[in-house]
Amino acid sequence: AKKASAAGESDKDIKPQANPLSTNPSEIASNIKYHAEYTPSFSPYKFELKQAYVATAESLRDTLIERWNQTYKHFSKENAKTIHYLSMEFLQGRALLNAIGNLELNDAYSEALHKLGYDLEAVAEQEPDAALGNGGLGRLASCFLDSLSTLNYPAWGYGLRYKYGLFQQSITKDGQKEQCEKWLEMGYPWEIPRNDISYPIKFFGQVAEGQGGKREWVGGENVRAFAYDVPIPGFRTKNTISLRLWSTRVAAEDFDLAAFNSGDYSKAGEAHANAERICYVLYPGDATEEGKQLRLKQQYTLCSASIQDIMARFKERSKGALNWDALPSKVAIQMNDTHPTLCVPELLRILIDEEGLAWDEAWKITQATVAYTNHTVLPEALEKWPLTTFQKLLPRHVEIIETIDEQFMSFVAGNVEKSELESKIASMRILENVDLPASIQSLLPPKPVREKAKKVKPVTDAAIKENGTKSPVKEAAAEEEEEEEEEVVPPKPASTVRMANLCVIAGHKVNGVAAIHSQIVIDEVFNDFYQLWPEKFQNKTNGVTPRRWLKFCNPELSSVITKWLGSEEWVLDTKQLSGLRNFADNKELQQEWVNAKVARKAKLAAYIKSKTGYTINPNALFDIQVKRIHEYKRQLLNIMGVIYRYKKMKEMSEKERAAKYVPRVVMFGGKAFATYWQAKRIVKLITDVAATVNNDPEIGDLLKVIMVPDYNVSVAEVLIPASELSQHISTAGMEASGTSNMKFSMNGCVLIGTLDGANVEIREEVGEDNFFLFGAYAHEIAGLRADRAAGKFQPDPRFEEVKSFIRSGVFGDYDYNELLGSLEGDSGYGRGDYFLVGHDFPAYIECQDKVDEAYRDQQRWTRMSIMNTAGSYTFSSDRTIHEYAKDIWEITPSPLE
Ligand code: B1H
Repeated sequence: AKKASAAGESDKDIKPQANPLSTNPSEIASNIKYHAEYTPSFSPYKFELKQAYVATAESLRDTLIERWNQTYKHFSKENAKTIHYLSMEFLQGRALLNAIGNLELNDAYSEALHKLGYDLEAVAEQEPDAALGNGGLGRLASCFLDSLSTLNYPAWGYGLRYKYGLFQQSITKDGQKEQCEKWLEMGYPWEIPRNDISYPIKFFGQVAEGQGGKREWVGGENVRAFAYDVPIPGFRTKNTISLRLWSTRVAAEDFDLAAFNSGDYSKAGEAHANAERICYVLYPGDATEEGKQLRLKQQYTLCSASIQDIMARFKERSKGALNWDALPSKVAIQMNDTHPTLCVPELLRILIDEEGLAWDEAWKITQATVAYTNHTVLPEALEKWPLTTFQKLLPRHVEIIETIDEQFMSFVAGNVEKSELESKIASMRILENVDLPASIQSLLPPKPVREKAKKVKPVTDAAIKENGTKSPVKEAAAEEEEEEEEEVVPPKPASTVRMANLCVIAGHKVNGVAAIHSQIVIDEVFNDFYQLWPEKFQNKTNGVTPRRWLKFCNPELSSVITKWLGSEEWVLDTKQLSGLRNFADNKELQQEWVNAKVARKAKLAAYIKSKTGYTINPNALFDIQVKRIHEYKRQLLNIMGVIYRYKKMKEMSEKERAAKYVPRVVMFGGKAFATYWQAKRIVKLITDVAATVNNDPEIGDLLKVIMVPDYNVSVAEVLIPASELSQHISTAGMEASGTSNMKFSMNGCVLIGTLDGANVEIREEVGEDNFFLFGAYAHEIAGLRADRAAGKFQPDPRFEEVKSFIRSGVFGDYDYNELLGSLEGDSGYGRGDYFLVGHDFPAYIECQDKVDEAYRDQQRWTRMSIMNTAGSYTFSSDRTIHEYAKDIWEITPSPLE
């Protein structure tokens, strides 16, 4: 990668010299050398590629720190209302080219590095992804920070600094393997450790009654959360905001020196291990009690440290005239899903126990400050924690939650029909399976005669999971017939805290992330709440930053767009992209458009070769599905479609094959949660199919299957610009929004998809002729499942053919019964095809035939591609952030002059 210097200058001629804010290439080069020598995190006499990256990052950091200081000084002076975005995940990806791009120093940095003998792109490749997230929810948070900074809104991001991120994925012949992600091992030049900013975090202990009935949380385990700030530059603005990440350690005063000196090192080290474990990984396994405790500790650490930080800043800005009632006029807090729910009881606790406010006042302030975004309607993803775990770990918070719960129930009593009260309370209250307090019991209509305990076997979550769709109710009824006489008293199901209910009750606004999803939130998931508070509910359709996801990752297409739109204004005003519609049929634009795509396809082909060893045909249709592996996202539908195609190809003559199919490379990328076995089986099937198809000489370039390993943000930046078709094929009603669909469309990729999530809105914008639609609609799903369960479903013979083909062993001898059984009836391996793969399969493969047909007409395809970029104009996170700012946070821009 080291290149000979062109200008005859050798890097020896460049003197190390601190030039923090320079935009002059020679001075930037000197500044890079300065960092290599005087702020080294490696042997100073080495200046290899890795070191060049670190020194380059440090040189940019100088500028970012300067801007960052100015920005927050300015916000502080203006005392502007600020949004605090709390999220367990931020998927930042790489920062180098993003910083250079935002500062518009691309040419200067290329030249500076060239003088030092390096190529900017090769240097940028050295950076590991900051992979502090798992999927769309985390990447959305990062896009939001980019837009907040660019649009000059006063803002902070708050998250956790996971030492090992989620995990690094490798693909072997056995499917997915996980290793720990070591992004911090070589240091992370973008973070600024704020050793002066740390807060105590307490777990366990007891609540004692102090003076005047004051509640005091004492004893327990103490750790400290230390702040690490990552600067987030804006585009065409000096504003630079901060992502503050917390990392937990034991404060020196809590080190057990006596134990250490007595030689009991494990006792002395225990507190450290406990504290540091909190920030090891994102989403640690939570099957065990320990795992649950650890997850709750993580959530509480994020919330407590952030709330303490926010309150400290509010106090500081109040300058002696502290008035907590003014908090909502200065502070907005957004809970990104339910993971940061604990900021509700934490804010209340501090206001009441430490600041001495009365309950009613504290509650009013809290409610006016926090708002909640829902990102999923999957019941298993709506968090519930066992009350016992909560009670042990956060005893004071449980008291507070009990009070919220009780007050909420009496509110419900005043607002619903008496006859419905009991059922409404049961579905809406925060605590589940907990006896009603006497105050609420007394509000219920008296029961005439106490019914005999029903003979229904208790159904636990575990039973449902193990039995799949076997109906526990049916079973219990059958048993009832047999044992007429015997009285069965059902054991009490476990008490839980329903986090989403707490968020809806405490938040002043609740929003979904795409139009169809927000409607499902209102109509189904939180319908009872909607009837109480219709004004709380909103939609905020997701968006993606056009800087990272078009301008920086796809400079080839960006320059074509800029040329045809006449300026680069679209980067800040994506509405202008719709202007491309005017030129969709222009032959000249079409040629330039194709050239840009061809260039990126070549780059992706080289990447695939280097990562998987497979050679792919750069002229084939590049068909991509990248997202977390999940049954509802239906990668299984995709690979079964591939298998069907392969089988038909094998049955045809060479001539027939070439006439029917266009050459295709079907690429998959995504991680399966480490203990989600069904998802891992899908990865295994993809790799098995790849091994067979890719080595079949009869098929050659007509079909290739690739599982791209370790899909992450920087892999997406290579895949998306090269894509021609992308798949967004979830069971309708199950994908809240999706955001990669927006990125693909923006990069001129045509989508095949169901009417789900943001696909619905994308299709409206790009036009139905430019979107391949198939599959059942959301409103049909419940009926189709019921039909399925009633044995009324007749599978398509082509679907059966694919399953038998897999079972015949053509793809190896792995036992796929568990996987295929999920698509079949409800006995044996059968799980009743909950995600309706069988139902949608015929429509899917027929739609894929239409894709081949359309692709044959390259001019038509290019037009479709242009119409996608044009129609993506509304899916910028700038649009989304403006909407949140206006409708939820009530904040206004505050640019540095
Ligand atoms: C989304 C999650 C999520 N929704 C719990 N919910 C998790 C929930 O491990 N956990 O505990 C992890 C992730 N992620 C995604 O959010 C949706 O599925 C997408 O459709 C949506 O685009 C994205 C951003 O809104």
